[in-house]
Amino acid sequence: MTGPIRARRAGALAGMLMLCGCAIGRAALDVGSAALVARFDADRDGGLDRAEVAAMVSAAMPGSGPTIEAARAGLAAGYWTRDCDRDGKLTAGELAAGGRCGG
Ligand SMILES: [Ca+2]
Ligand SMILES: [Ca+2]
Repeated sequence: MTGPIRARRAGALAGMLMLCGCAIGRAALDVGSAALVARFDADRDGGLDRAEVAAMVSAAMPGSGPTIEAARAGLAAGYWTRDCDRDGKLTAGELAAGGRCGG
């Protein structure tokens, strides 16, 4: 009976995480982005590819089931809007820019 409630909560959580990413101060975000890339850049090429972003999202939203997976997909989609040069990798600079490409 808790399924729909959990779904709503997970959706709200994903939305909050995305909002927080935009609201956090720029300097803090730069540090956070570099740390994120350093932590999840498994092949050390300086950017996060699909698998690395998936690992990062899984770390942010542990658990299993369709609800959490939908929330993860939403969060990952939010991250991919930041791939300004569309090379399939997210650099620290792209993460810090928060999707404001070329601005
Ligand atoms: Ca990488
Ligand atoms: Ca890129």
